[in-house]
Amino acid sequence: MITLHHLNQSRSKRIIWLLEELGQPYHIEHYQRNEHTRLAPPELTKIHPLGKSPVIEIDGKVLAESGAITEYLIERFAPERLAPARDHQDYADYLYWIHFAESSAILPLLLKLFVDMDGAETNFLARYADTEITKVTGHLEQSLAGRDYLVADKLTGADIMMSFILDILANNNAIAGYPNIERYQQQLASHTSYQAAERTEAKYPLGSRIKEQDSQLSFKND
Ligand SMILES: N[C@@H](CCC(=O)N[C@@H](CS)C(=O)NCC(=O)O)C(=O)O
Repeated sequence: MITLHHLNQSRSKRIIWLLEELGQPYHIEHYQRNEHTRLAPPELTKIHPLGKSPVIEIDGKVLAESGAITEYLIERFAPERLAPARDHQDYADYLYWIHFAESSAILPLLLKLFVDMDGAETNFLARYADTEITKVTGHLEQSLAGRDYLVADKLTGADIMMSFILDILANNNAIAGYPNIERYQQQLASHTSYQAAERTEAKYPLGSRIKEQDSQLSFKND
């Protein structure tokens, strides 16, 4: 049985979706964010030194990082179904989108969130984040032209990783005006496993949020 150490409203949602799609039995250990700082509770550091989520335990092995977890679980349980063949050129794109989701795509979104939470004037960061977010959405929009999925004409781990980026963009009303991204979001949401993950995640709501009423942004996730 796989254990998922899940922090409410976090990247861990990717792994709930993946586990649902894999059909693997799993158990959720739930951790609640501090309602003021939004940080994880210290108990999570007993599982992994950084105290962040997601973390899984499988066969006595502890694994953190949503990208590593995604690659590992797919390689182990559904390498042919949820990834392109290793010797196909789509495999490079598959790896690209998995890593893009947790590097170039998420960085400006987090910067924007943190600037907003801080509520302070910035010299550089806020504009930098906006510019980079526009690049990310533009790149995604172009890449999805004429496609239902990012790679290989089927659902893969790349889509599962990028779904969390879509969540953040959607929560910031940053998808309107990008028809390919909107269509892609609907395509992902049409999967039964996605809907099951949404229902599971909804069981772990966030408490009151820092500065919510002051914020122009309304980030649900970070
Ligand atoms: N790169 C890591 C990031 C993990 C991470 O920062 N998780 C956030 C939730 S989305 C977290 O645990 N935040 C709480 C904290 O830092 O205390 C991954 O992809 O899993």
